[in-house]
Amino acid sequence: MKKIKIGLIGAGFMGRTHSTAYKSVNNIFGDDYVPELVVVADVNSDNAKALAEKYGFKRWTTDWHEVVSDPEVELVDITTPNASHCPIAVEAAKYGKNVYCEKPLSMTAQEAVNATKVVEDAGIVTSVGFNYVRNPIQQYVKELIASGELGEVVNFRGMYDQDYYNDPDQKHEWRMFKSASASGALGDLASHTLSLSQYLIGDIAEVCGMTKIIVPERPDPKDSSRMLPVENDDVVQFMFNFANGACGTIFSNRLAAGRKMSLGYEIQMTNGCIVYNQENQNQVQIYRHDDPKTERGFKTVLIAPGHGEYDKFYGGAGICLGYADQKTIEVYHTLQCVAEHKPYEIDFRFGMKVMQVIDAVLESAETRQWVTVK
Ligand code: SOE
Repeated sequence: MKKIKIGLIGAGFMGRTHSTAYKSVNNIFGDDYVPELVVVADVNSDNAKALAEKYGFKRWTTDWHEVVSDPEVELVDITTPNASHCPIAVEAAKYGKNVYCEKPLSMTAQEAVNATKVVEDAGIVTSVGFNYVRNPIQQYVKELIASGELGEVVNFRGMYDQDYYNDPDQKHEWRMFKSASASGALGDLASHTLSLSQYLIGDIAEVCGMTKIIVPERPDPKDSSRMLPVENDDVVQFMFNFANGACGTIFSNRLAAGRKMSLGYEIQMTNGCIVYNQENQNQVQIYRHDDPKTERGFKTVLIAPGHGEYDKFYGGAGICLGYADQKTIEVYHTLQCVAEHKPYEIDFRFGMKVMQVIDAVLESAETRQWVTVK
């Protein structure tokens, strides 16, 4: 059994989500890697104190610098808004801390490139919170694609729609300020779709896209008689070519009435098709063109033993996993890689590739040209 001492920065929704995963991971995966909750930081002292007491962190603070420099801490976990991700990660690397950072990795591709060089030069283990990749079904899909049974990938048609902001009276928040979030639906939602295309198919070489603001201003949360400008994309859509010759499109709308968690894809292949949507995250639709002509059609595959880490949860097919379980799987892999000091596949370099596509889409939307991902 190896103990990994955790310093968490950010005691909001994602800080609570990560803390719940730390509490669950040993019940599911056993005691090989045991997280020890040392310190939690949040600018709001009430939040920091409440989370420390609820989850059993030994200490709390309002200064994240105390976390990255704490001699006891081995893994710094960053769940703050986007603008502070890389500054905190780079400082943590200076102290030789491993880093687990929420998505998107950074504000710009250049910031991600710089941070990736720093963490790789420091020889630390990193992890980025693209938790939807950790649904065991995605490992099954990845293996099915790699098997060649369905031929070659021709087209990846991805999406991530929500209607969280569909109500124009929905108050303004940090995700709508460029200074705090950079892009809007692109970095917040489509980054998850890009994590799936990156994990399942590979690098994207060039893009052509557009962005649109649908609701240009929203009520100030501090004074609803005042309106604040929405500074980034409500809708983003882009087409692209993968480096391996396949092509694709991704669209995302954070005001898509009726769509709550519509993260998904249709992977069109030369001898079949795979369709997935997170709103039905325990199943995937598979079409095999090799089926007898009288029996061709999409088959529903329910999540089952043999799909990634599902066996650690249940022994029977169709007993559903949820969002929190994905986070628990992500935390397990992160702890394992830290304890064994080995690279984790969804690391800063993976997060950097997503950011490089995001910047290329923003450049394309500006120039209305195809842009090479760099
Ligand atoms: C946006 O509403 C959001 O909270 C994203 O920021 C998360 O990354 C996603 O998992 C759920 O939706």
